[in-house]
Amino acid sequence: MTETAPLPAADRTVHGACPHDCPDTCALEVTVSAGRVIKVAGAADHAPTAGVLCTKVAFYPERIHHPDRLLYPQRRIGAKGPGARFERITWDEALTAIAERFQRIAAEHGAEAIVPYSYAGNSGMLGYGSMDRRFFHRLGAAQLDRTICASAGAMGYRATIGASVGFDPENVVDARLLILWGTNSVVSNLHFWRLAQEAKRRGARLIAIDPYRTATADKCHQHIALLPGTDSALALGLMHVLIRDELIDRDYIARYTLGFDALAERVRSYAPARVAAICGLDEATVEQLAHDYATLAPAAIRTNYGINRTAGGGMALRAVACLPALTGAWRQPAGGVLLSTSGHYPVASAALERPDLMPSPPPRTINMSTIGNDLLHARPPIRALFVYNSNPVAVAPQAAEVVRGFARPDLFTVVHDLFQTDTADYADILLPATSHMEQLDIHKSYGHLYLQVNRPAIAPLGEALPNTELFRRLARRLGFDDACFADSDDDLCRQAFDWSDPRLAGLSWEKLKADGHARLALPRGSAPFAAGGFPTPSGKCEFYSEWLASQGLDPLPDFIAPREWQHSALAADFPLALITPPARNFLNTSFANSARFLAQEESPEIHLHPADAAARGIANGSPVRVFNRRGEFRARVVVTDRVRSGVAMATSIWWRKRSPDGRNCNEVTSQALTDMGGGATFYDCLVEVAKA
Ligand SMILES: Nc1nc2c(c(=O)[nH]1)N[C@H]1C(S)=C(S)[C@@H](COP(=O)(O)OP(=O)(O)OC[C@H]3O[C@@H](n4cnc5c(=O)[nH]c(N)nc54)[C@H](O)[C@@H]3O)O[C@H]1N2
Ligand SMILES: Nc1nc2c(c(=O)[nH]1)N[C@H]1C(S)=C(S)[C@@H](COP(=O)(O)OP(=O)(O)OC[C@H]3O[C@@H](n4cnc5c(=O)[nH]c(N)nc54)[C@H](O)[C@@H]3O)O[C@H]1N2
Ligand code: SF4
Ligand SMILES: [Mo]
Repeated sequence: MTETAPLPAADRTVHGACPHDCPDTCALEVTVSAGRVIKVAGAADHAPTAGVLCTKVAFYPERIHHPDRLLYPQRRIGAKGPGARFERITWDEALTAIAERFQRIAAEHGAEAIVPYSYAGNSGMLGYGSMDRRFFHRLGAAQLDRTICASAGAMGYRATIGASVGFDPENVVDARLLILWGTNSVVSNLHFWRLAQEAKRRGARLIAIDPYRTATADKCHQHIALLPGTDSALALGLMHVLIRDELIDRDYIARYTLGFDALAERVRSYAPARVAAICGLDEATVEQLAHDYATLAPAAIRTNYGINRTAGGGMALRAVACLPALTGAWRQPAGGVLLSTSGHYPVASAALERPDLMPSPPPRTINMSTIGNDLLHARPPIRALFVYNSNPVAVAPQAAEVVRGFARPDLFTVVHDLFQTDTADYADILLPATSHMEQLDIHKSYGHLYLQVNRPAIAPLGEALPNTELFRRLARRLGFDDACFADSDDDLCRQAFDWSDPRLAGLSWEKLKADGHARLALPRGSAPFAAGGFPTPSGKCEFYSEWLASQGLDPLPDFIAPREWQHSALAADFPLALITPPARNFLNTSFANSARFLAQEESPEIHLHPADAAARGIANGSPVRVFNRRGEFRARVVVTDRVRSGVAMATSIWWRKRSPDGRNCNEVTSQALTDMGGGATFYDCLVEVAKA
């Protein structure tokens, strides 16, 4: 050190919020020393976080200061695809290249030939959708239907309950029955699991409903291993028993629900024997679950998006969401159902995203879950794609089509990310993104009821830019002079919510900034729908939905069979139903480029039942091909009775280029869509497995 070098600044701690697409949205204490993040801890004073982080984020300094971080703009100089090479350019050159190409495409083909592609790689309000939306609206680019995760379940749930709202997760400690329905909390919702354990200590019975015996199921009193995609049948069977045996709350039903008689008629045909056959369960299991559900009160159902990834994903959430209104479980603070808390926040999305900037008539909409097909077949063709907050080449279904689409030589692709992902290998222009520790943001959550500020802890690394600043600069380059393009990040945070809403009583952006986090002003320990007041059109829990009927959909809950295994011709060649849920050490594809977490996960695995492995002559640990007509990927077999015979499980989502054969499980998944919301059907997928 020379005499003139400044002394390292003293360590300081900055309040942050975890931006990953995880229901927990933890509050972070970020310790900075000499401009580097040296430690990340969970905030102790934030109730949902309670001082604890998952392993992924506890090691965050490694991600922030990873040698592979993209630090400056680049232009591709070789072929598109794996092994692509890039050369450094300036921001000025990058913005000029994008602006010129977009202007040319807009002039020759119309701006809707340009498609933004983003999801929740950054879940902050600003990072997820703010200046970017304004930019694409003003440009007149195609709209993107963001369906890859939650749209089916959200729509089915909305039809019943009215919005993504439910019981307050903090109340669940007082439940006497907790059903974890299609959610692996230990892996995907760790901080809810802490509350579930407390409920268990206080005497609650825990039941996991999951085709796979997960780490969560291991710790529950009972595991009900239904076949994938049969949840709505099980829920209809439970309703059948509840009504048949008069285990229902007639008073609650009369006051606060709509369409009971029609529902009762519908579920008459879902007797336990039929339901047991559909779900692959014993009749007694269905009967017992219904009786437990009706008699152990308070009864809470925590569900999540694991059950919305098959053909009937919308109906699955719609049917499950009917249950607590039948038994009156909503009367108690620790009763009811919870899919997501996101609908509790008064988001000012029109102010933040400015859809009014769109031309009229509005541009076409592209569904992100069929990006493979769209890139190959959309008419008029897609000429340019701008990818940020997402890694579609690895995460979108039917990857062979996605790759063929991205490889089109005439397609102009921009990718903005922190790392050179599988998608980045197809970029014409590759741009460096800041991490959340280098930017300001404001966060809601889909797993708790707190608002948080994320303060920048360090200066942007290299020439990296936050999403907001990138689109602010691009707007300027394209001559968009609307005042909203001059809004600062601070302005955007203030615009993100309706601060006059009673749920934000006593709060302002200034106060939140000072305090770090705050709970929504919802009464603690209360039961939100004890006296109805559902945010549906009727204000009641809607067993019958006019809203669905008006869209040509079935107004009543029903069972919609998985598309693939009801298809007997397909099942003859590809007899295994494959599900590909998240790995503990990855968050979608994030962290799946970290040596630490790759070492933990070892290699792509496929879990097979001993009978299925033996029938194929496959030993534990052996390499196999997993395939169907769409494609194949390689994995190592784990022979285990955690899966039932006929079902296979492969954890996701590996980077293709970090996988043994350069492909991942999305080679075999399908672009078919769900019954509602145009969602992806990742877990509606038949495969065969053979020795490699
Ligand atoms: N087979 C199978 N496929 C699946 C799933 C499955 O269960 N099985 N799950 C599906 C689900 S639920 C989802 S949500 C999707 C998720 O798919 P993605 O949204 O693609 O996944 P992520 O890994 O969360 O984020 C993608 C990228 O965002 C980048 N990123 C993070 N912060 C920023 C930022 O501030 N700016 C920019 N520009 N980039 C940033 C990250 O570095 C990362 O590369 O995958 C789906 N695909
Ligand atoms: N560690 C980690 N945490 C994550 C993520 C991650 O990648 N890694 N991803 C985040 C994202 S984007 C999301 S959307 C959430 C998802 O969070 P969740 O929806 O809670 O779930 P998953 O862990 O995907 O779990 C789904 C569970 O559903 C089971 N399942 C699969 N098909 C069916 C079915 O048809 N019926 C039933 N009953 N169960 C089924 C799977 O075996 C799995 O155990 O998790 C978030 N949290
Ligand atoms: S990934 Fe989820 S559990 Fe981990 S720190 Fe972020 S919000 Fe918390
Ligand atoms: Mo997701």
